[in-house]
Amino acid sequence: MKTLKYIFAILILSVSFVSCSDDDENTSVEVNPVEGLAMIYEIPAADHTVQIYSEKTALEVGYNEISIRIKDKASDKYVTNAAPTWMPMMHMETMEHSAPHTMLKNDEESTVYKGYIVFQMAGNDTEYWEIALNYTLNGQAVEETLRVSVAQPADGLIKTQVFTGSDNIRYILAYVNPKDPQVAINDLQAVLYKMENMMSFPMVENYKITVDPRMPGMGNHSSPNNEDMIYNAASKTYTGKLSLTMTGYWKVNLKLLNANGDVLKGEDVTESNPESSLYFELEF
Ligand SMILES: [Cu+2]
Repeated sequence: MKTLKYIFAILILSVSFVSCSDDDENTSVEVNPVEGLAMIYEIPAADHTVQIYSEKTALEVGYNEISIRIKDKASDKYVTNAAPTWMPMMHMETMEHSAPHTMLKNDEESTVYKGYIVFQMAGNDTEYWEIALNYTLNGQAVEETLRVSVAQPADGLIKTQVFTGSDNIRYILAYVNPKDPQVAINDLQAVLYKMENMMSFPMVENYKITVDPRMPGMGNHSSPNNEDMIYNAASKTYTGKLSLTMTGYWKVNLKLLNANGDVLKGEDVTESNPESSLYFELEF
């Protein structure tokens, strides 16, 4: 029995020794800058790989925060000077179009290029999305095109609205936060773009989005202390307050107003009109 214990102790020691020496070789015991993100695509190349990360395990219609890392195989290091740019493109049966997206920036983590894309529609059997990536690696310009699948959100709730305003302009409004709604006054955040043409989607600034959350399953009651979303120049998003007084299904009725206060889309909720044509859906 004693011998067995002795052997066991040696085994444990050797295992921990092996893992220790492993750690030492990797040296970087820093915090993983893509911790908690899912690697959804990896593009292999002869001398490097491109890794694409998202908070969710797949790309969905709506707002998708995306992180990109490029690993140089020769140095086994993530590149910090790749200066990548990207262009999402949907190949439809009769046309092609892009989607609202930010630039990729690595100012938070030098090895992680971060941005977001608002996919305004899902792919299907014959129509699909591609992301074209351009970057430099060891002084060479590189282009990669990645075919990605974009599905409707798994929960079936509407959080992205593509519509024509009363000004005849096409708009795309996408929900950003809260990702994890609480029975509380939540920080509400959304992004608003207009469609100038198939390839150009400028951000819309200084409009206003009114907020009226209701529970259709409970007499369409509302909640107190909501705040309309206004444009925040620092975050380049629309921010307001969303008051949720209980768990369940909420329809967040919205109205979009331009800088003159003209209503471009959406209606007030009244006795005779239970919902706005512009809304987000939540269930928690
Ligand atoms: Cu499309």
